Amino acid sequence: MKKKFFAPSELIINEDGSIFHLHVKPEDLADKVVLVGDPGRVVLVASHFEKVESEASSREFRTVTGIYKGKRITVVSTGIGCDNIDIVVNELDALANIDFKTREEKDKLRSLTLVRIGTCGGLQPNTPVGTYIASQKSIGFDGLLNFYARRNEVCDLDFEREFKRQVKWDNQLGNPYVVSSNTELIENIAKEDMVRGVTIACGGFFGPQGRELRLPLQDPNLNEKIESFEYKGLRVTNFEMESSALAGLSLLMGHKALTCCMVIANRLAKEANSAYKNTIDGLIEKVLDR
Ligand code: R1P
Ligand code: URA
Repeated sequence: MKKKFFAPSELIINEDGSIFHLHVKPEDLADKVVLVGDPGRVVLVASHFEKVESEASSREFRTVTGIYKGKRITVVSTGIGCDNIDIVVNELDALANIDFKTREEKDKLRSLTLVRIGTCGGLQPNTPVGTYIASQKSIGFDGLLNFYARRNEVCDLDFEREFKRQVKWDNQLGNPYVVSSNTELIENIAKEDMVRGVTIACGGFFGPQGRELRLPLQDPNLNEKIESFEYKGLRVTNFEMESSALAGLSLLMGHKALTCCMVIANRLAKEANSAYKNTIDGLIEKVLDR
């Protein structure tokens, strides 16, 4: 079978042989990848490495590959939002599965393990500020996966239908998609000290998460309906902005993915911790160890 060729406009490679946005070269990518939103968090994760092998930085994408307790790990910042996850996950996959010399897909799939360590807003009484939540499922309000073929093969269509029914979803808001994280990663990483939850990934921090500052919301009651939604014993636990795109793209590409977040704001209790940068290291250490 003729191999698919990726033209320079589709797979952009920099003059030094690195991928367009991340500025990372194929040989600098480990099989285990930690994704964080904040470039500053990359420094925090890498401070646990006993050895640093390579570093790259471009825009909001900062990358360090190193060794942690004998394991080779790459940590990369994605910035904020699912649009950046589309860039980062596609570029990581290209680094792993496309030959940069021939611009053809490699014969054998190299499957990556992608774990996001993020922050989120808690939505339930059992998710106060400081809680660690591992996303068993993600509901994507961001629409990203709808642009890819085979979307329906990896999404939980019954869950989607039931979610839309219970919250009286207005189709003007787009088409939410429901994806699952990798079960082996959940078993290995989400022990008794993490809540296993359902995360909604939103295409914004304010309106899409029901935060009303000066602009009124299209549906001011949506958060209340989300908080009381229940399906097969599962409830929505938290809001963030990347987990659905990460889980969805990984399912389509053959990678293993999970998102673990620390709650920094509880929307029910109306409390927040803006000094979380001092405390997220606890979650980082747990994920690196596991
Ligand atoms: C919003 O403040 C950002 O914080 C959360 C959201 O998903 C969004 O990216 O995650 P990070 O702390 O990983 O960036
Ligand atoms: N990140 C989010 O996306 N929402 C929150 O409420 C807190 C962190």
